[in-house]
Order: sequence, then C-alpha cells, then structure tokens
Amino acid sequence: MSTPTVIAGQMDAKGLRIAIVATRFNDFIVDRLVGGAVDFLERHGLDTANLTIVRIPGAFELPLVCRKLAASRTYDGIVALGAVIRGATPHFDYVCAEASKGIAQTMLEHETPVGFGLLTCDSIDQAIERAGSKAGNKGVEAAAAMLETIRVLEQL
Ligand code: INI
Repeated sequence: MSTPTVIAGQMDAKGLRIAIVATRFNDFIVDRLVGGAVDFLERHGLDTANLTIVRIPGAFELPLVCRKLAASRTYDGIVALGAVIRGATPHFDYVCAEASKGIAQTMLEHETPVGFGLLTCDSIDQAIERAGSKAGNKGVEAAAAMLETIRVLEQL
C-alpha cells in the first residue's frame, strides 16, 4: 500500500533572519503582540542578533514597509503587527482593506512569508482579548504561521 508524501514545516527558527514590522498606532495593544512574537521566536531557536524590529506609523504603511523588507532579500520571513479599531467613520474599512491586500501581494510578489498579525476589531475590548488575554495573542499566531510557512516553502 502506498502512502502520501507529507510536507510539513518544522517549528525551528534556528539560523533564520526575521523582521517584525509593528505600528505605533494603538501601541498599548501592538506592544503586546510584539512581545508575544519575539518570545515565540526566541523560544523556537531564533538568535536575537538575527531579529530586526521596525516601528512604523500605522497599519496603512504596513504593505510598503513589508514590501521593501521582502525586496531586500535580507529576511527569511516577516511578521506584520498592528491593530485597527473601528471608529465612527469608514476610515477603518479603508485601512484594513489596503493593509491586508498589500501584505498578501507582498508575499506573492516576493515569495517571502509574512505573518499577518493585524488585529481588525470593533472595540478596544476585542483588541485586548487578542493581545495576550482571552483569545490568545495574535502576535504569537502570526509568528508561528510565518515560521511554519518558511519551513514548508524550503521543501517545495
Ligand atoms: N492606523 C492603525 O494602525 N490603526 C488604526 O486604528 C487607525 N485608525 O483607526 O485610524 C490607523 N490609522 C492611521 C493609518 O494607518 C495611517 O498611519 C495614517 O492614515 C497615515 O497614512
């Protein structure tokens, strides 16, 4: 009986060069995402000397900065972190749409895994829940997804 070929990523960050891009907007939330991502990567073998953290104004700037980092071919993967919280105007929808579309485009254009850790929340409470409390830490999840994808791509 034959068995399928299974390709899966090892959760091992040893030897990788990683960039985290994090917004200053809503930094009281985003700093928790950064902390989670850094802790996850270091516990999975990342050498801190190979980690670069880039602080940027807001989520709208995430695609440009991720793209520039990916184009440099200096990093094996990128973690994009931010928090957009709905206000009284449609601004939220424009920022979320452009940020998510631009990050996805960056991954495809440069074949560089980007962990999508942008919270898009209706309230501050929802953001707090996703930044290290009730609903986990989306910075950790984004770092884990990026790491797994790097290790999968190496085998394809
Ligand atoms: N940027 C965010 O990262 N989160 C937000 O909630 C947000 N809101 O609500 O306005 C936000 N706006 C700023 C935007 O990302 C740009 O930095 C700004 O428009 C300048 O280009």
